[in-house]
Amino acid sequence: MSFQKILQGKKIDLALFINPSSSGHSHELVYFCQYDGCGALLVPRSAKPLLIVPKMFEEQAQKGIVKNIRVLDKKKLFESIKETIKKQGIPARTIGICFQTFTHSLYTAFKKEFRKAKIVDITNDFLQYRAVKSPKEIAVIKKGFSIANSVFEKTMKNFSDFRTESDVAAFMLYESKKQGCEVSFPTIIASGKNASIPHYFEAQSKLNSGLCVIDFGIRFKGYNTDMTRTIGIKKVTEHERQKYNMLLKIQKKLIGQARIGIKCADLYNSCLALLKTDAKYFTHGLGHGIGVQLHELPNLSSSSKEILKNNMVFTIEPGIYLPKKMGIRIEDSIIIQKKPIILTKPTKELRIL
Ligand SMILES: [Mn+2]
Repeated sequence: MSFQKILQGKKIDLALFINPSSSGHSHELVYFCQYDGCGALLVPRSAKPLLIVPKMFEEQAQKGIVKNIRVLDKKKLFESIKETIKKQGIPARTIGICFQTFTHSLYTAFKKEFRKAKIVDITNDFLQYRAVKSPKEIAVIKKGFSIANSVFEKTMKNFSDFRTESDVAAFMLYESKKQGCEVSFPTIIASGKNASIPHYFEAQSKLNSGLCVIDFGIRFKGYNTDMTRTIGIKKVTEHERQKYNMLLKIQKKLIGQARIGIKCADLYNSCLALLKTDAKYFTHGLGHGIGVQLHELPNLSSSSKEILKNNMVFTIEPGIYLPKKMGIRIEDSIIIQKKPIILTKPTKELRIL
């Protein structure tokens, strides 16, 4: 794997990724192994990666793509890792770990066994490496979005059956599960004035008439999707429709501006400029990369250092939130190539249901 080139460049002997809990989730193991159980992945600078798992996870791990698997004996995790490293003759003077996911207690246990090793944070290297997707990943991502699109359309078709915001969220969860997917985050159904809270969580509230924000994502084969549509329930005012169409025009324009070589911060600033006086109601980033994590690089914000590269996958999601009145967000996920490919297919023309 070419991730090893990064280790070579930084003179890191070994990268170590861990999912210490049998009920936990590690996007790192998912990324490298297509395995989401407990265990430790050792990526040496030049030798084959090695996965160490508890006995109860052996069969599950064998279904992944890293076939070099050792079963953990009864010893503590880091003792076993140390022993394996010794036996295999893997150099481990400098070890790279992700500070973002290595908890303090995990680090303390780790340092007990690796007192002399030099520890390097590789969080950012790993994030940057993952920002550009491979053709294989793109195929999985496209399939995930085609499922998400179909669940969304089915929800629109059945909308007259729903009485509460929770009804809508439950239907989307059920339809996703039926297709073998988890939701990436609790679906946001924010109707009427509830939509002024960007990450509103529904609580069996009746569906209010007016604008309704639906933010929905699923996880397919470890990869997340993300999409937001704002629809109208029963009737919308002229003011709401006008704000919606204004935001839609801006969102389309920004997608058009997304090109290889563009600075992410410039795209964000362009959004602020287009929103004019409504920019004060835009309270979050313009978008984020998506992959094995729902939010990863590139980050479309004012402080972003990233430049758009071929085969990055990310969202463009301008929104405006008028406190205690209403909210609108329109979010597409796109792959950046010569031209941006839009993965989220449901219509952006304002639907009234
Ligand atoms: Mn998003």
